[in-house]
Amino acid sequence: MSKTPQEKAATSENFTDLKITKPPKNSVGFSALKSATGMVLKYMKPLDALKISSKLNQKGGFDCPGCAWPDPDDDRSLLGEYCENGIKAMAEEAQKNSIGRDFFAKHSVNQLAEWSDFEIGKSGRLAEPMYLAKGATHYQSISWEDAFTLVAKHLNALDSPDEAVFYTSGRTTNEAAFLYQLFVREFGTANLPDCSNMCHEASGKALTETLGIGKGSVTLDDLYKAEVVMVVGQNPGTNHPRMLVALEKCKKNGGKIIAVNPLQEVGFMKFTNPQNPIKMLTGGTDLADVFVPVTVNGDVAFFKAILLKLLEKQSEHGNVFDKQFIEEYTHGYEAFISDLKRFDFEECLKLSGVSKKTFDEVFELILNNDRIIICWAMGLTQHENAVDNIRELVNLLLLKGSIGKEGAGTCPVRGHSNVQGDRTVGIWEAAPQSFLNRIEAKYGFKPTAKHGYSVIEAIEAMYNKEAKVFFGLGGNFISAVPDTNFSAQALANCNLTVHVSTKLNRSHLVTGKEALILPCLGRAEKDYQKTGVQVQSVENSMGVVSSTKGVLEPCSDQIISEVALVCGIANATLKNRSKINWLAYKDDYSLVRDDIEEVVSGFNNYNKRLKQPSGFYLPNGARIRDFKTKSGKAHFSINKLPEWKLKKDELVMMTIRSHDQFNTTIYGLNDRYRGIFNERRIIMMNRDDMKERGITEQQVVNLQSNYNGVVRSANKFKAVGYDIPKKCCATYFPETNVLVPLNSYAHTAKTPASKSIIITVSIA
Ligand SMILES: Nc1nc2c(c(=O)[nH]1)N[C@H]1C(S)=C(S)[C@@H](COP(=O)(O)OP(=O)(O)OC[C@H]3O[C@@H](n4cnc5c(=O)[nH]c(N)nc54)[C@H](O)[C@@H]3O)O[C@H]1N2
Ligand SMILES: Nc1nc2c(c(=O)[nH]1)N[C@H]1C(S)=C(S)[C@@H](COP(=O)(O)OP(=O)(O)OC[C@H]3O[C@@H](n4cnc5c(=O)[nH]c(N)nc54)[C@H](O)[C@@H]3O)O[C@H]1N2
Ligand SMILES: [Mo]
Repeated sequence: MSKTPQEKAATSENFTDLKITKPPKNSVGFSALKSATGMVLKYMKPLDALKISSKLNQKGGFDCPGCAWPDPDDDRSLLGEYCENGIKAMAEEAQKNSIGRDFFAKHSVNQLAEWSDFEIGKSGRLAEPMYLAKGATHYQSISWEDAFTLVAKHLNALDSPDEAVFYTSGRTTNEAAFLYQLFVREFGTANLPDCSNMCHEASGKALTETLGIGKGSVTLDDLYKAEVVMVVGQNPGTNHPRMLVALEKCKKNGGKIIAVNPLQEVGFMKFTNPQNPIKMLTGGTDLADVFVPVTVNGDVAFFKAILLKLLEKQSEHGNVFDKQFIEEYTHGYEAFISDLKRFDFEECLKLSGVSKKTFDEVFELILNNDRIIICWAMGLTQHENAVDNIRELVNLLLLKGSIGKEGAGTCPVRGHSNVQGDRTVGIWEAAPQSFLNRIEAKYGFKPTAKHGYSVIEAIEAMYNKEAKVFFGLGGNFISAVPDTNFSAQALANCNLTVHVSTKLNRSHLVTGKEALILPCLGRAEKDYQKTGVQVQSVENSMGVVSSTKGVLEPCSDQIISEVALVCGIANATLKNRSKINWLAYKDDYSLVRDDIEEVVSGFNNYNKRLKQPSGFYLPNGARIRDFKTKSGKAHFSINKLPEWKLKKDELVMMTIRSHDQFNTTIYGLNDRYRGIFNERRIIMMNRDDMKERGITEQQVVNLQSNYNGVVRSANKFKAVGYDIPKKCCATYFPETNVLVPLNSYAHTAKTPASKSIIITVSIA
């Protein structure tokens, strides 16, 4: 019997034998090296491992496909700028196994869907294009030419270009991303949803509105020079390990670090720099000076409490706010202050869940310093009021004049290694008209001005059969998106689903009527084209564009680069109606960069500057107090406290990453820094909440969310008593994405609210 799309989308409910220990006191150090080398030895060829480790994040080397944390401009470590999870990302991409026609002949789609995500990911690299025909049980091989023709046939058969959806995940380089959006716009739609919609979209919205640029304002050097760094809703020990090196440097220079997080993540507590053998022996650095155990979504309340106390001190002493900065550079101060006065300090503090003692420690640091940086990630962006979260922290920076000067500013820490670059070069369903005008001027066709679908809108459109072709350039759509069951149906409703991928994932199993898997080169592999091995480029979290060039031989001679793939599909689809010579780009990627230079501002002398060893910084108005808002000033904003209230039996759940995963790619089953081993189907609960429900340690429970009357269930999780604020709990993504309602998302940004899902927990 064929499985339903929902059955194929479901993660395996089998337990893998949970072991619990006390969370370690120390992060990185020897255990990190051990964990990373273990994975390398198991999954990679030894020579490849050696080549990779010496070139990773080195000047002229290749950019780690892990996170978007920047590399130091000057003094890069001889050992290679790597981290445990960067090495794991590499080992995953450079696996020695590869799969093709024999593998798919042996395993049907239904069978593969029964594997766990861990097993699916470990099957190996995709080695040749594969096709799933209508009604077929197995994928079969297909030539590239036939694959391109099939995509073209489906796209050209649509009643309107808006019936196709073109998703992007943030690993795609600037060159491939630029060509991809150009093809999509020439084809006639702006349906360009991307992983950013589920990630930092709320940051982009809030920052564009308040500071005139949807990116952060600081550089690595600012981090070293800050007096105070607040890290809010982020787990750098796992997700941006190289950030710990920067925080350590900041501390060495006398800076203080405040961690605001419902979980006391180990990465903040004691950090042992793997680049420093002496520290490894002597125990490491305590990173966080103050740990603030805020409740889930208690951040606006916490910031308001700080703002209210600052206002009180300002009224008493008059020298707390940077009045000169406020006068000269900002807009909306009076309205903001008069709104702030409506709130009560005690009530805000209570809502935040933070004790007065901890609050006072934070407040002293904020009061007495003005070189303040606020860093944040998904703990702030994945809530219904996510945009408010970020606007409120901007209010704090503005009052203190902590923006556009050394050691101060905004630092949204981006996820995928080139997610920021992809947006810069045009992966945007709501691109500004000025960008579209430049496309028109350069290429002579008029891109549609109508905004396209974001991720959530794309899912709705596919569900309603208003969109019929899904094309994904990277990523793992079904596992990354919210509301898994609904979304599985949406994909199944399509006529064709296409995935450009390096590795097998669940999205290849939850298909439209026909499906294609198009395998591509990974970042570490040499990209041979007519004019030689190609260099590509990426932009990191701090707006530095740098080159990346593969060092390994491709895992198969049947795979092609993303650039070549996009050119091939564009050529096959648009044929003579195109104004662009698509096939020329794939021979020489410097031609793509020449085009980017003409269309996107900030890329003058792109090809030349890319040769600089550390790359180049893109212009950033907020960094120099040139705020590109409507008024030309930085804007204060007015934000509410979150409105929802929990009923007696309800908890608020955040879905987070374990230490052994990269988004939907599961490296292993351990969450070492949280003391949780060999199991992902767990729920971290406050011990009192467990007691109240009669739930004992490791008892099996079922989870339910009830949103606007729609009940969603995820069954079989083991309860783990954990130090987490009362009424809050945590599970891993993607296992609990079934519980995330599609219609619960950040206002105006549409980021799924996957960090504040209201659930009930019952004994199974
Ligand atoms: N190794 C590895 N690296 C990665 C990734 C990966 O999966 N693995 N993913 C990449 C991507 S795409 C991204 S976006 C980033 C993600 O990086 P993070 O944002 O660090 O990832 P999450 O695990 O989602 O962690 C969110 C953190 O926010 C906290 N949190 C949750 N809710 C709240 C809240 O309401 N308030 C506050 N103050 N804190 C809260 C959680 O306790 C957790 O520590 O990492 C990137 N880097
Ligand atoms: N509940 C919940 N859901 C979430 C989140 C959460 O915190 N909680 N986080 C959200 C966030 S922040 C993000 S960014 C999204 C991530 O969403 P996605 O970016 O869609 O997911 P990934 O797991 O990063 O994608 C992994 C797949 O990308 C492919 N791949 C890897 N490298 C390459 C490459 O170089 N080229 C190509 N073409 N393919 C490649 C591989 O086949 C791999 O299986 O998930 C979001 N979903
Ligand atoms: Mo992300």
